[in-house]
Amino acid sequence: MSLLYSDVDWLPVTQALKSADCIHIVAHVTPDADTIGSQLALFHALKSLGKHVVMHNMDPAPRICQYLQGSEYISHGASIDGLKDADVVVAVDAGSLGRLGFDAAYFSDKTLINIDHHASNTMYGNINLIDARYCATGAMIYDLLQCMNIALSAESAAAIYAAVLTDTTSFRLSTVTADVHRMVADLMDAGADVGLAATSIYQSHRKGRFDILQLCLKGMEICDDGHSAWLWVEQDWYAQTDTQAEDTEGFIDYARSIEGVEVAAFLRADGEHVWKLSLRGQAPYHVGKLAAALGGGGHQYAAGVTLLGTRDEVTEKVKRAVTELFNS
Ligand SMILES: [Mn+2]
Repeated sequence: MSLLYSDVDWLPVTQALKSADCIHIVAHVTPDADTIGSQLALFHALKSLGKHVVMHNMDPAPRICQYLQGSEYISHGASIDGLKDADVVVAVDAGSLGRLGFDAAYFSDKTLINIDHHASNTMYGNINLIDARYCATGAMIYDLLQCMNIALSAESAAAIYAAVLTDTTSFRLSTVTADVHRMVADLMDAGADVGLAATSIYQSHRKGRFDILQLCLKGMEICDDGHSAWLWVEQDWYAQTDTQAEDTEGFIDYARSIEGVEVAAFLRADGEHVWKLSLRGQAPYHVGKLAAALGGGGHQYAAGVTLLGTRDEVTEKVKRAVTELFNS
């Protein structure tokens, strides 16, 4: 095994974790497999050191993560009274404090360690380990474990694999280097079951997903002379199709997969007049900067932001920004 990036200074993180007794690991709101996989991999590793470790998030873990060992120990909800004893909190894959969903006061008397690969990270921790070279936060945990001399267990390896698989859209992004593939070989050697990951993540969809996908694809728009594609999901479609927001995971890839499309946008209702916008782009465009200008953040090729307003208002605003991006 070797480090993905050997020039990263993990010492402040490893020292804080080693001296902590009770550690709370927290994922971001509407968690994906990268944040949950990172949380679980770190959980198993710290447990092996005899630490008291708690995993508690604002929102429940998605169904696709339920095959990962330890996911049954992840609790969720706004109540964090039971977490007062934690002396260290580790936030994984969350670009801002707001992405954790909890009242900022909770973190005030704790050492907050912020581990993330979003370039737009706001450095909200007492210790910040932010490195946008990593394809996933799970890959950062892979390096952290080595720096702490913690052997890679099968449980941690499986969790890191789920994180990397999903955050690279199945190894299709340019963040995937030869070293990433060498890491995957290590994860498999350690016991990560890639067949189980594939069936659990990509072949376990509810039927309702395809009902809501039909509605979504029917509305697809191609704009900017074929250079951008737009998809959205309306609030009342969830009830119509007996689905939840997590059932729309990956829909944006349909928009991105069209020949000639350089920027794909997916607008998902997240409540009355609340929209979660996801963007995917390719060089030379930087959708992360576009999302940041709208109040969100992300990477050059993948970014997101929550927007308020009617769908027409929000769509018009974003369409204008995308068109400006092409003209700039
Ligand atoms: Mn991530």
